[in-house]
Amino acid sequence: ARRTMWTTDRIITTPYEKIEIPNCTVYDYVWENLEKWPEKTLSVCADTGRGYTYEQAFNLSNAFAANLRLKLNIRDGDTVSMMLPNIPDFPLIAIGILGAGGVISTINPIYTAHEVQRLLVMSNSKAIVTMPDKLKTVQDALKLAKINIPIVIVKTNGDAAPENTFCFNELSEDVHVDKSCLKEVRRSPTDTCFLPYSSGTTGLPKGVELSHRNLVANMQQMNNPKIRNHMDTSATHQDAVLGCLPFFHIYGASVIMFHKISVGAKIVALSKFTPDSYFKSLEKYKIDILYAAPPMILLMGGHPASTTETLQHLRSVINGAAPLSSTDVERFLSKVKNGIDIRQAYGLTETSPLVIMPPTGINNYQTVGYPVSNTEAKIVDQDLKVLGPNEAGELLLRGPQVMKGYRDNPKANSEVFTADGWFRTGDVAIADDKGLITITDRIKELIKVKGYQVPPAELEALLREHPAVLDAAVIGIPHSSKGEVPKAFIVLKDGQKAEAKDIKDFVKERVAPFKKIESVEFLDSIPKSSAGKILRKDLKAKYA
Ligand code: 4UU
Repeated sequence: ARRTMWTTDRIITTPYEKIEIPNCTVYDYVWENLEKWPEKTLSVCADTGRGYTYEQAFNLSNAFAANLRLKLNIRDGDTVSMMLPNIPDFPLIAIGILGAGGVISTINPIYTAHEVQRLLVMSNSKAIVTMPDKLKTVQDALKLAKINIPIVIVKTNGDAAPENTFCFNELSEDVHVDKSCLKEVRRSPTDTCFLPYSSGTTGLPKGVELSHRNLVANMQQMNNPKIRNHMDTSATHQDAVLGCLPFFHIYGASVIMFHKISVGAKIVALSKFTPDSYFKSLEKYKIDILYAAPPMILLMGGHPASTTETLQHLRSVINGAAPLSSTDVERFLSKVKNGIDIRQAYGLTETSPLVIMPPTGINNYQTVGYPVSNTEAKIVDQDLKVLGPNEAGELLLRGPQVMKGYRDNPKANSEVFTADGWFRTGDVAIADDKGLITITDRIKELIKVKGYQVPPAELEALLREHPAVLDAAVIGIPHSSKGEVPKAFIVLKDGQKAEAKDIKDFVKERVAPFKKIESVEFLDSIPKSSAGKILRKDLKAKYA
């Protein structure tokens, strides 16, 4: 029997060997092996086959970086926002921003102008990269925010770039650009390189400051042979990974994009998810390794296009972002050949993201495994008192991949870090005698719809803008295919009338489709603590 990972202080330690963290930037890290495989494919569009070799990507990305400095005046530490679907150019742009000394911030391309403007202001973005069909949303967002920054457009067809915009294709294909300006870039591993947004345990989305060191550490942690022994990184073979999860989210950005480039994999970018395009891509590109969220496992278990044939190339499937249902896994397993590796990993935007993962061959898809290298976990009660094996409590973490903090937000930082430096996940976990961890619940207010973050505070603030609404509260309620969906509780102003449909429509017009309110209930008052905090637990117990 394996020894336990519990220490006498009730800390859960890692069974994976300790790693050295290279003292370099993400830019250096991803290109480190470039010379081994310049001819390999870095990224390809699942739909059209348009793509780049590693060498092409390196050259175009660097020309783009130089032009970011020369033509857009981007300087060390400046943030550049990316509002793009999963196109094969995405990695070139992201790494180009880093090459120019910039910080990447990502925005979901289906966000409305209302949602985009807040993120652009918060990140203090100096430029934004987007697609022609999002230009109007971005322009509206800039108007709402009363800011004026250069817009870079990525063209995927031959159309001319709109007036008053820069064109990514021209900036990157500019063979005459003087790249010597890139030698002036000064980035230290402790500098922020990625600024995604997360609501964390409470409130509105906040900028998550991830340093080069955070991401480099996490990529080294993913490289542990016990975790990733399905990857073949020889110079002659190339594993294909499906880029189906969004690159704007930490899971897609770090695990699929940056890490897979560092190991020379082929990233098959799926920009528009339909069951048809999904299954076609799995088969056509012989996808070896699939990073999934629960809706994909559900689809593979039940969709008519999901056949032993379409799934024949899969060797390893990793689920993350939301809990996996055993029924869905079993349905999926009934369609594939024996011996497929299916595991759950656990991570957060705030932790770069990977923190807990089982070794290959674990043959248990309930657990999320053990803390990765150089990472410790503990489970605590409400008073932060440490708990032992088989006791459920809040999961706390410590490791080199944990974020520097939320940008410009000392209050949120003091809430999420304990006095002795542990990061509070807001998730409930239980660990067995060996230290094998299972996520059992979420105590933070965050709602996850198909694995996407929906912060109730954001919807509540929006609902209070409705002329008839006095007060509002939002919770997540279980949903058969989406995991959870938002439900709103509304207190109307005296003498005001509104139907559930008015409330739903009001929200729908202002937010991305996945955030829309599924059900509305009218109350006389919202249950609150003496400190004025919404008692979500009570609402959940009573109505969910
Ligand atoms: C139950 O969802 C993510 C990151 C997911 C991820 C990334 C790389 C998982 C594995 C991996 O290798 O980030 P966020 O910030 O959007 O959401 C974080 C929250 C967690 O706090 C938890 O509530 O998402 C939930 N979550 C999970 N819940 C993440 N993974 C799991 C999981 N089971 N496996």
